[in-house]
Amino acid sequence: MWLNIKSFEEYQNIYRQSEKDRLKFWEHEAGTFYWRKSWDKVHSGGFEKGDIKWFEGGKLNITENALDRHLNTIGHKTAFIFEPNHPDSFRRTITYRQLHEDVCRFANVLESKGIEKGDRVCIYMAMTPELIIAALACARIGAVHSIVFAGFSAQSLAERIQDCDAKMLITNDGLRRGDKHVPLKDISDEALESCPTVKNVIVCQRTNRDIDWKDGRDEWWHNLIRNASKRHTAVEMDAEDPLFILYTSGSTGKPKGVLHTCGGYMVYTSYTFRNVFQVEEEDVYWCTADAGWITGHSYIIYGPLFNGATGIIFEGTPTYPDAGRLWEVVEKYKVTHFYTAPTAIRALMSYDLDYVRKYDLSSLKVLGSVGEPINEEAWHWYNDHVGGGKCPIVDTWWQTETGGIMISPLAGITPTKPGFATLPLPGISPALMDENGKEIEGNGVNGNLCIKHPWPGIARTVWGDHERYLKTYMSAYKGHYFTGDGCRRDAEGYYRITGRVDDVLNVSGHRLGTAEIENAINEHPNIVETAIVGYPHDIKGQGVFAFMICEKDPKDPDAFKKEIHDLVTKIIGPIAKPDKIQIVAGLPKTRSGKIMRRILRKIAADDMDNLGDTSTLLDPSVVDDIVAGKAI
Ligand code: 7RM
Repeated sequence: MWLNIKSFEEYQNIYRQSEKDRLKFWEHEAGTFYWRKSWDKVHSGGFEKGDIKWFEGGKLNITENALDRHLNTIGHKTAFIFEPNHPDSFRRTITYRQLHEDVCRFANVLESKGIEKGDRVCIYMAMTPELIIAALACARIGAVHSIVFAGFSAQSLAERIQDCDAKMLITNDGLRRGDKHVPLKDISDEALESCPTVKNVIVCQRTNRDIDWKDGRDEWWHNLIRNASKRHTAVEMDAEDPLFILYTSGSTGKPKGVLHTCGGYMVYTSYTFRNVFQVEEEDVYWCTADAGWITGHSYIIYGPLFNGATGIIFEGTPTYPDAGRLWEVVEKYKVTHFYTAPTAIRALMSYDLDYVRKYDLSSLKVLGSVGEPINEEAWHWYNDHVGGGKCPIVDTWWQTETGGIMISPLAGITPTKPGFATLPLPGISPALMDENGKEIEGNGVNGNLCIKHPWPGIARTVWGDHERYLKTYMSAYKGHYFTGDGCRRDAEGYYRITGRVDDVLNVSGHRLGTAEIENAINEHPNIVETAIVGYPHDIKGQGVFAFMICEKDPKDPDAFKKEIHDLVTKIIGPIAKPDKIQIVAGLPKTRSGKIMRRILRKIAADDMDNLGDTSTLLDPSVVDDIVAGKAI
């Protein structure tokens, strides 16, 4: 039987049991799935060598667990409701049976194009059912999907395709998000100029705009599926075979291709979805994330499908056509579970309350939050005005690398506190560490958040760079997984994530590396050097502040700022544009040449009173100059 915790006492008991015998706990959970052959070994490897394996020797196909397994019981049930960008556009529902057929059809298409087990396929698409069908079809034939968020630039897309040598790209002619149009095919064409490994491009029609066409390479989705069979025998995978790569920003260099494997990811996303959200038979679950992020992978696609839930695929934005859109959709489909990011809540809080009050939100039972710390004001607004004071809020802490939720309340079960991710899920053992690498015991303490033991959902490597995987996650605290987050454990033992302690920004819930943005800006001919820091931003959580040294003072600051914006948009995407820029004569550097970001962060936050010790700087006077200067 699936573990389905129903009371706080049960949570506490199961947590204790899982600590006593972790392997038994996970083995029990894995036993609830359909395996073609059971595993030889529950778990091996560890953080020391980064050779973590779960359910090795087990044979399965993850789509048989997401789809085939449900056909006889809930084949007629709605798997997805598709809500398009414009409220008047064509909407549709897809049952489990239809989704199964669509996935089989497209799996046949992929195979007919020569895609084989282990090949990488890049997906760069609008948030439509076809994106999900494409991903599941890859999983069905054993190809590794790499979904790239459709807000990334041609250069970012090319970098991701090149890094994993993708053989195929699946995209749309274009997409509409709010009132913006994004020419996905044009962007893809530009990216593919530097991607010789891509032999085929499948284009799914969405906007019907004119696009260029490369005969022999490009083919329409609708033409390819027309004659494809709706039957397909899933390819047998080993539990440890790769399932997908998802690129995420780190504190240095280019984005990392985080790799997840079939068996462990399946067990972990399914278990966490079920117990955190407590979705029941007739419920309608809506996660507003884009499938281009890990939240979309784990809690739009995989977790809900394993559990036979009904989910919403939303193509639009919270403020289009107006700031009532999310609530209109909640009312229309009688959404029971609503999962979003604090940045969306903060953005909507700035509008008139009538946008919320206009709609009947009485169907809601559970609210979720993910991606960044939720500030108390946003928590209360969400609780009072969206949840009507009667819906538990699950503040779910996790990462691309963890595969699924790690620290979170169980909806309606764990007593919550605003701003707290509360308690670890059974099977997860957090540890707070001090600067000397020692674990901080007891309550009422702060430290760097680590995890003590491998869990099935942990990423297995960084694609093509296992050294970087070891260095980033396994080396700061020997024998532990390091999350990069700071954390408080309060007097009651409740966890509150305080934010990143490394050079990673969290802008509107999106992870951005400071180095990535700096490298982009440094491409400008007039820039000598750039230092990026985050600063508190009312809506985005963190804003991007760029300090830069110019060769010549720009004549027209506004035009210069626009040039920087255009450059960052071109190289990374619009989400990374600096909100503020300040031209400086020098940057605060240590004698070894390291930029002291701590000081820049304080200046950017307008917190000049206590800049700390500047005596170790090569030239302390640069700090006074920066404080005296002004941002544009
Ligand atoms: C799911 C996701 C991961 C980083 C993580 C944190 C921050 C995520 C919360 C949170 C406070 C939360 N994956 N973060 N959830 N901080 N409370 N509930 O966002 O890889 O894109 O980002 O996001 O800093 O390390 S992610």
